[in-house]
Amino acid sequence: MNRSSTHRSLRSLLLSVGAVGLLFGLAFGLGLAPDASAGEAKAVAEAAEQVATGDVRGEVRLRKRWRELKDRSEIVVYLEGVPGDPPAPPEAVHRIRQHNKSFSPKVSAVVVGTTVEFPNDDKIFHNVFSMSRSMKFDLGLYKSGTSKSVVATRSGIVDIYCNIHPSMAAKVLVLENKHFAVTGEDGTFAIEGVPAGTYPVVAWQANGDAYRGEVTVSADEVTTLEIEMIAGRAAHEEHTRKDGTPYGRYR
Ligand SMILES: [Cu+2]
Repeated sequence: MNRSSTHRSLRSLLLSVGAVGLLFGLAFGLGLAPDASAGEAKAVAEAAEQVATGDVRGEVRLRKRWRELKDRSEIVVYLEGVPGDPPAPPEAVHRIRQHNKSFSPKVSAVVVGTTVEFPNDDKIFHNVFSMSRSMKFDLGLYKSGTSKSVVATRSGIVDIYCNIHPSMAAKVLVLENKHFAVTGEDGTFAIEGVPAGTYPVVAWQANGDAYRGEVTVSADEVTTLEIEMIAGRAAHEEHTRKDGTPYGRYR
């Protein structure tokens, strides 16, 4: 048995039994680590104390009728019910810029507890608000070069608008844990460092139905996932101003 396979078997033994003190007795008693120095044994024991994790990688394929779409960006793939994750640390900040009368990014995801900042990088005033159930806020009117922010305190979909410009719209998906990824144009995604286990997996698009499935993550392994979705209508969503009245004719 070479050294690395000795380590591997010791490590899996450590993982399967779990109690480090007991394991040391076992490991030495069984003669599995006769050549491991105290330092090496300590490193192995520390690795066993950490949660065993694996990665989830894959690709989202997007169809519209029978046509495969080339652009498969802005789809949020996330895992539900992953244990052991604290909410986002207080310093976690996500920026949604206001530029050329539009929000950027238009679709994004954050973990509960993240501060979402809305810098106004236009020469004109904007008025950022949301009437979404999980997050209602009104940042008021503010000028070029200034910024306001809000903390995402509850999970859910947050629709963000400007009270002056009807074409300005952004969606933020607030999630319970950090195990998510947003696809690029090629539809690929990677969710790394997921504690081993079986979890519901969701692929969410801003316009259209979400995909729901299940994924099993194994320690030190990459699970691949191919997700097929039907693209929804990318039509401009009708919405009112914050007081419920329609937008005027000015653009
Ligand atoms: Cu605006």
